[in-house]
Amino acid sequence: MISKKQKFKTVVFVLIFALAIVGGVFGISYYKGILTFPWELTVNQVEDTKKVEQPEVIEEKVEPVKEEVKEEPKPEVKPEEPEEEIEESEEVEPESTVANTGVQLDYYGALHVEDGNLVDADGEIAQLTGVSSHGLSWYPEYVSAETIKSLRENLGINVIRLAVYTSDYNGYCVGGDEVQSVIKENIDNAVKAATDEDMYVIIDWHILNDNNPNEYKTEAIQFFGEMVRKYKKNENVIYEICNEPNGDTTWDDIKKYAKEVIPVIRNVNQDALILVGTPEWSSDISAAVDDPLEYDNIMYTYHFYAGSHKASARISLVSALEDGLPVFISEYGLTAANGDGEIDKKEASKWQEIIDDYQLSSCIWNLSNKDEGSALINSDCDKKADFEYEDYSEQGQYFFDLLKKHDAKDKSKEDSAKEKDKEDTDEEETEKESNTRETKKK
Ligand code: IDC
Repeated sequence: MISKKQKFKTVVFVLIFALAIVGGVFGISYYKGILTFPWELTVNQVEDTKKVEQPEVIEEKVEPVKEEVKEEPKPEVKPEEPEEEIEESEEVEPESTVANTGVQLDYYGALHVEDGNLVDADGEIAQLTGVSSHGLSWYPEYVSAETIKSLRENLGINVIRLAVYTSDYNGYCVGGDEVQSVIKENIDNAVKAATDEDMYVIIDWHILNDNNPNEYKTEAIQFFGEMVRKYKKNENVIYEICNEPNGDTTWDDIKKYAKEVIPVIRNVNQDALILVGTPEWSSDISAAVDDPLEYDNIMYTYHFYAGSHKASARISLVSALEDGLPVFISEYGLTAANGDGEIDKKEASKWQEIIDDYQLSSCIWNLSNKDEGSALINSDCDKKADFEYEDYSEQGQYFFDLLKKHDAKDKSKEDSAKEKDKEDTDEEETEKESNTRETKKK
């Protein structure tokens, strides 16, 4: 049996042993530096420990927040920048705005002459309004596809006349083979461009200093034969066989010439529209009224220059129109007849009244930037297309404004027609209503 004394000794021994082990472990740890007793720390060390611990936590939490705050505004700014750029480029464009009349004159398809008027297949009046080129040998750059497209899009005209001078410098009949082939190439490009743009194109045999069309009749026959074979399928090509007979040339001379040239064209294209010049620079049309040519689809040309031709000239034109003569104003200018100087607006508006009243077709002289009053483009403008309003000469601006007004007139016509239609429909409806009421009563 174990006595109480022995038990007590054993417990004390175990406790002392346990304490020795714990003390040993602390001692070794202390010795190795793993353990630091609190009373060994200085005040600074205690604070440092706190600092070291705190920043680790605070920095980790605060920094990402700061970064987020910095980064967020960036994406907000970036999308705004391109928007500003787009706005800027949109603002730049209008500065170089091409002048546009807002007009697109009609293309009527095949044309013919009926009761003194130029009409379409349904017999409705066809009015062609456009420009004449200058001499193709001198200003061919204005009959390029680019220019013709721009004239159609921005001026809205539906016809261009190609002036093929016969006897002037580098004219078709005096310039040799090389000149002829260059002129024909220019005509071909212009006809193709006009066709692409739904425009009419007049091939004008531009006699002038040769006075009498019979002078180069053989060449004319050869030329028109070649042209009509090339363009027999083009219903938009119009043949003007002699620009301005003048000097001693009589209507009989012109008729003689016409009777030889017209059949050359008609043998290939029976329906072609043909324009014939008249004596006195195409201003004396009374003889044609008395003694017209016996062909269909012929129109007689009348030319005027507002600065030179006035009331008496207008009287003779109106008289021929009233007599039912089919007249085409294939060339006119607003300057004096020499093609230079200022434009005569007062006379111009009187001439324009006749053009409007009789719905005449017309081409204004001339599409070039030559330093002369009748050139439509300013002489200091080198552009060949997309003209701005300031690029046009005084006469060019007058013509531009005229086309623009034309559009306004058409719109007001449309509006009044619409109003009339509405009135008619209202009346019809009222009538219908009262009829229905009447029937119900019965
Ligand atoms: C003029 C041109 C001019 C050119 C001259 C050549 O404007 O630049 O030097 O021809 O002779 C016409 C003629 C037309 C004339 C125009 C102006 O059809 O060829 O152009 N005009 O004089 N008839 C009446 C006036």
